[in-house]
Amino acid sequence: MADPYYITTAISYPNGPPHIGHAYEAIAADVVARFQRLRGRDVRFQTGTDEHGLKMFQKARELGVEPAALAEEMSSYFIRMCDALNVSYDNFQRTSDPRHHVASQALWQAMAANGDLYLDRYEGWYSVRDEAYYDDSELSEGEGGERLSPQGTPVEWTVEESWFFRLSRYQEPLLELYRNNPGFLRPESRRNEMTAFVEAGLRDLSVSRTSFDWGVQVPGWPEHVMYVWIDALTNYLTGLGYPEKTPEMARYWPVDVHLIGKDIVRFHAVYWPAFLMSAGIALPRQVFGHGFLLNRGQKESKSLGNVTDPLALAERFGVDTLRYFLMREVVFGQDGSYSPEAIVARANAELANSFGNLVQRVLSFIAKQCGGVLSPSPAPLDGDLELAHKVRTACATELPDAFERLAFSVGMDAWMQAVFACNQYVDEQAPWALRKTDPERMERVLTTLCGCIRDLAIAIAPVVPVASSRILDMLDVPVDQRTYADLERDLARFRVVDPAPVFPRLDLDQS
Ligand code: ME8
Repeated sequence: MADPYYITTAISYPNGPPHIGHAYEAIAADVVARFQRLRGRDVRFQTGTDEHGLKMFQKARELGVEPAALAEEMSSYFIRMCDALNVSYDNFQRTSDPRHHVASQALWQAMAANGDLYLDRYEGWYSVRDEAYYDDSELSEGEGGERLSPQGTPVEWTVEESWFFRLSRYQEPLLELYRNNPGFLRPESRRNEMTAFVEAGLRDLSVSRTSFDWGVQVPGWPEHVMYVWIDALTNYLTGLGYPEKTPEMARYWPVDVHLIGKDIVRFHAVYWPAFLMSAGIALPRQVFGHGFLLNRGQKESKSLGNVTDPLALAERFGVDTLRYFLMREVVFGQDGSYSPEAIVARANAELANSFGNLVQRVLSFIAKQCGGVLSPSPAPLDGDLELAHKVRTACATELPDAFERLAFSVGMDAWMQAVFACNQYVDEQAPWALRKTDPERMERVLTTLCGCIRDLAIAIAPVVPVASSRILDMLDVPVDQRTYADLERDLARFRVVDPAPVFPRLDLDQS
């Protein structure tokens, strides 16, 4: 049976419609999920919405609606976004799901049974925007003298009866985790940051609220709802059927990677493993904190009026093109920028003029000049073998090795170099000239190119799934022979069916 692989995104706050950061994370996770499926893994991919907490409660009040109604409407936009962007999730987990309440309460009880929860009074700073508690020492002063969290959001002084989690107990175990499993938290810069944070000392964490009731009830204490992050993090288990000992729990837990943004690394790399250790549940294999996507170098915000609807971008430029751009342009783990100009420039240079042009000129030539069928051709020459080898190495080794490390842009660069090599080979071999002088040699050149195009289309499938399958259809590659393992096998004969351009040239003014 195939090796299991479980990947999750963060679950988004549905206090407004999805933005480009949500699309970026969902696409990146989808690329990994599709990549691992094509590597033969049995993948489970979960995303969802984080519907509780003060932020949702306040937003609903501001709009004059019930929090449940707000969550219901907004989460449907997140589902629509995932579907429109071809995000192939297996489970969309909403935290308002009654099963999720059961799971969160079970985790709570497991932590309580371990003696890690106690009732006390909380007095301190809370940021509603971050749904986070902060120490005085972490705050800075804003322009108007107000106190701001490390994320630059306002904080308010909060005094409440609260349950506490004995986070302080887990300082040493967490440091040991980072030391013994360097791959637990990536990229390395985030690991260094969290190590420093934990080394500075951990205070017990306030984990329940009494001032509002939009959340999961604390078992036995109906006037307390759980701190939203306890319930939010539990979503990763809920989707597998926890607390039941389901086949999914046995198969997919511990999770292979939690893909999240850099602003929520503390919750995933400090609080979450501590909760799990307390509850006696195995720890995630990896937490990966990606960077932020900026609009022309600026953070998007309603006040700047630069908030982009990811679906409008996908409609304007095409879903595959947007996916390609985001994965190629930004070094995964670092912040990156996007703009319509950058999308058009990248798409035209690499998809339309390079890969698309290669596919189109080779396949339409075969359709027109060879009746769509290539006969068995004479033995390859050194140059043919060299090209085939370069392309095969990029597609079967370099791109997969990089994607395995989530270094998408590195893998795609190797892939692009292989595309360039193919175009250079077409120019050098000039099959249109060989048609008159040496038709057999022409068939060999075209067969070599079809093999390369097949390899290139399979390798890039996780990023541009629709275009890839159209190209493989045009090459008549059987649908059950489109995985990375199939790259090891050369197809002896190619038939070209209805070749048509796959990547149109984009025009900034007309798109
Ligand atoms: O943090 N670029 O939800 P969220 C890239 N509910 N990623 C971005 C981004 C940007 N500009 N803006 C946000 C939450 N993100 C919690 C998570 S998980 C148990 C609970 C990322 O809707 C962000 O870092 O604010 C996070 O990973 C995800 O989008 C959802 O953010």
